[in-house]
Parts: sequence; C-alpha cells; structure tokens
Amino acid sequence: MMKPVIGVTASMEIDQSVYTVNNRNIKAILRAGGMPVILPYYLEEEDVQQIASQIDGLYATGGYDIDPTLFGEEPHPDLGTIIPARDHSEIKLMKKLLEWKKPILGVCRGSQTLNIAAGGDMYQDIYAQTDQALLQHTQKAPMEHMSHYVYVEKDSLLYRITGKEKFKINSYHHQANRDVSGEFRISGKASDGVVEAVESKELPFVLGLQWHPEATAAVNDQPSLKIYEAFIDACTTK
Ligand SMILES: [Mn+2]
Repeated sequence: MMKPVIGVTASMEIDQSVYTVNNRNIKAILRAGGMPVILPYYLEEEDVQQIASQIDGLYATGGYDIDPTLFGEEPHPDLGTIIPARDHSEIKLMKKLLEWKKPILGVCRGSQTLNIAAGGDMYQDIYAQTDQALLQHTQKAPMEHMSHYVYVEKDSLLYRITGKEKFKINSYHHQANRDVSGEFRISGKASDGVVEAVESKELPFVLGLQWHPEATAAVNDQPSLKIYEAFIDACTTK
C-alpha cells in the first residue's frame, strides 16, 4: 500500500537562503507510516493548488514568529524574527486544505498559522500582552523534557487520540493563539489559561498543538506517538 504523502513546511534562515526542518519531525511522520515531503515557498496560486491536490495531509512545523500584518496588527516590540514568505505560503496552503477538508497537523507556530488561516488571531508575545501570571512557556530544559501540563477538553479530538484529560508537554513558545477562529474550538489549555490546542469543529482532523510533540515522540512519549499515528491514519485513503 502506498504511504500517505505528508507535505511538511520548513523553517528558513533569516536571509532566506536555506530551508531547515528538524529531523525529529521527519522521523515522527515516518515512524507513524507517512511519507514526508518537504515543501517550497514563494508559491503562486496555481502552485498552492497543485501541492494541495497532491498531498494527503499537511504538517506545519515550528519556527520563527508570525507576521502580525496577517491578523491586522503592527509589530509589537517583543515580536521576534519573522519570515513573511513562509507565513504567506503556509497560510495559503492551509486555506486550500481547509477548503478541501484535508487533514492538517500544526505544531507550535503551526497551530498559530492554522488559526490565522481560519480567521483567528494571536498574541505576538504572551508575556507583554496578557495581565495574568503565566507559566514559563519558553522552557530552558532540553526539548524532550515535558515541563507543564495541558488540560484537555473531554469531548475533543485531542482527548479521543490521547485518552487523557491532562498530560505533560514541552513548551517552546512566547506567542500563542488569542481569539480562536469560529470554525475551531479550544481543546487544550495550560493551567494559566494559555491556549495549547485548537481543532476544527467540523473537519475530521485539523489539529493545532502549541508544543513540539515531535521531540517527545522521539523519547517514546505515548500521547505524542498517538498524535502522529492518528494524523497519518486520517491522511490514509480508506
Ligand atoms: Mn506552553
């Protein structure tokens, strides 16, 4: 049987000369039975259509911050590096996949581009733009260390996948989703209220996770492995 083809979005160096994807992402998809294919940017509309039609699912990896122009804001002083070309192509591709009801898994910044693609918005910096006391969401521990809990809504896709109402995740972000698209719902939050998981209300598999399950899948964390298995299963033509 042919493996489902999973389009993988890459990060870029700031001078836009080099595409980079952490191999943990590739390994997590291969281990779950998918065929990862790293995608280009600088796409014309017809290129977006072609890629969207040829992939069985889209996996949006982590990376730099997101261009606030995309949700109608100007840059906050605490906004980090952005690669607008990546944001624009990734979001165009997501819009097409949402339209065609194909599976999407977004991790870290991928959960934010996903929400923006569906009309939501985000904090440019959670520490500067929220009033409540926050956890340390930019952990200083190694990436496979699970530093804080996510509390999962019981009737959600994320709960059906993991079977857990609460589990530990790693945390490498200073941005997060703010207003969640009307097409989506929040399915997981941290104890401080930061949105950690969003998913489509209607589509079978559209999931955005604010953490990096590819790093914890590498050390055999069960919820992380189940997330990739469920994603690849959703991308598999039955
Ligand atoms: Mn976090």
